[in-house]
Amino acid sequence: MTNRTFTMIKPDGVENGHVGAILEKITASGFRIVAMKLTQMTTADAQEFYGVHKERPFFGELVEFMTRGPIVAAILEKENAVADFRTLIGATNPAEAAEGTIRALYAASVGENAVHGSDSDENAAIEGAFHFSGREMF
Ligand code: ABT
Ligand code: MG
Repeated sequence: MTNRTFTMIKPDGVENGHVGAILEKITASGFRIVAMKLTQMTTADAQEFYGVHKERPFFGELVEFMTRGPIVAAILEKENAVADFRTLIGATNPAEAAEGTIRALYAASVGENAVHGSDSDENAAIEGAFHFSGREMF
């Protein structure tokens, strides 16, 4: 089934100059870009986006990190998009990420792990709609 996922190149990935390399890896892996922009999340945006983690001890640091600079937000389309994209980015902790994955190549730590990928079709739709209007999807 052809479907969609949502991704962000996080502030560390942008700061470290990895946008081009990460996008190259994504498109070379067969994902089509449906929507994309450089944007910065406000504190309220990050608290809402990561709302499922609001009781976790790392929530404050996560919100600080995700708002400290611009991100690249994008909607991607491919057969089996959600699962295949999670495979491409690798484990949440880059120390555990498989060789050649985006986090193994470009992420420094579990708290600053370079890239986000939706964890379900339902969340992909919610997260895509959080960042993009219908007119921004192609
Ligand atoms: P995301 O793609 O950012 O959602 O990461 P992933 O789905 O791989 O991992 P989850 B569990 O959703 O982590 C969300 C963010 O919280 C950070 N985190 C997570 C920590 O800082 N410490 C922890 O112990 C855990 C479990 C990592 C994720 N992102 N950032 N940035
Ligand atoms: Mg997650």
